[in-house]
Amino acid sequence: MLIKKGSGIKSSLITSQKQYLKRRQFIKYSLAAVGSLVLDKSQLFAETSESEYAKLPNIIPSSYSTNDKTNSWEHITTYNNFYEFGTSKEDPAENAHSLNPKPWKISIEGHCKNPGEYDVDDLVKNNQLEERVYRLRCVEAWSMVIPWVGIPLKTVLDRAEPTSKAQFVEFVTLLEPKQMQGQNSSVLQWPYLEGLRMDEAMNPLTILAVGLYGRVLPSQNGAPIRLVVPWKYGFKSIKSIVRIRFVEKMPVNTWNVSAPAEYGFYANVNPGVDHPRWSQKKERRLGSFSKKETLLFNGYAEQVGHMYTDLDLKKWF
Ligand SMILES: Nc1nc2c(c(=O)[nH]1)N[C@H]1C(S)=C(S)[C@@H](COP(=O)(O)O)O[C@H]1N2
Ligand SMILES: [Mo]
Repeated sequence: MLIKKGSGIKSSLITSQKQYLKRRQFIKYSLAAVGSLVLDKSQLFAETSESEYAKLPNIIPSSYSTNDKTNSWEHITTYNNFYEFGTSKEDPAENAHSLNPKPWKISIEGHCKNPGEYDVDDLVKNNQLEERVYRLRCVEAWSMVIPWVGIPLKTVLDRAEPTSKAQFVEFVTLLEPKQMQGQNSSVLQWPYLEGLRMDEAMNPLTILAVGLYGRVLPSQNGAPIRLVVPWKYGFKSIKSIVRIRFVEKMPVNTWNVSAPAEYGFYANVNPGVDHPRWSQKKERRLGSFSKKETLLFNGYAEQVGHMYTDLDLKKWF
């Protein structure tokens, strides 16, 4: 995610992926050169290896998965946008250890007959977990392929029995500056908020993710539970959710409040509608230096296109 120039954010925010990887590599090589006597690489980058995360039980593969080559655990867990932990891509991996994702309750409320509070551990135990390998396309024009573990959002929403007044769903991230140091800065309005139209929330592609690569979610990726909406720009995938609310009116979303001309409510991936400051026609897949054509709805047009046949996608970007 980028912010308008002049908003007082350090330029590292707009470090390109290439520069970022070069810098990391440079540090790694310099470290190798000094013989790594004092620090080890993982201390320096707060890189937590995959094996430190608990395996999730009983995961079945999903027919919605893409065959694209997945990004590595390292890429997925060290190149993140999570402004609650800083504005640079490497900040969340370094800072998110201050989050305490266990125990964690998520409440489902608003226009529904059966509101409730769920413990995330119970959600994980009581639902069939699926592996969903999805492309994630960030609005900044980079992309990744991530093997999420999750449950369809619809499964959870249906149990709440939403009423006919429920036209949209609002999502809220934890507000806890003691655990999320970035919330002491006013770089965004806190808590981070997102929203979906009811049919988007109920679409079978939309999941609540609780893991990746078969293991519990690292905090920098939104532990313990985050949204994944693969046909929309990455910023719709709100992390560390504490509340889901059925509402009548289109909810506020944080990036739209921050820069309404740049980030809309729908945020459907669309190569035909440029961001005001850059093209959305192509993307750079993290880990490869060549560019790919960006596909309408991030390649999921067949599954989701029907929801937007009556919508002017230029107006409702
Ligand atoms: N609460 C919260 N959720 C968030 C963000 C954030 O800053 N705060 N960043 C978003 C953006 S811009 C992207 S691209 C994705 C990145 O998810 P990942 O780090 O798991 O790849 O998270 C989204 N969810
Ligand atoms: Mo993003």
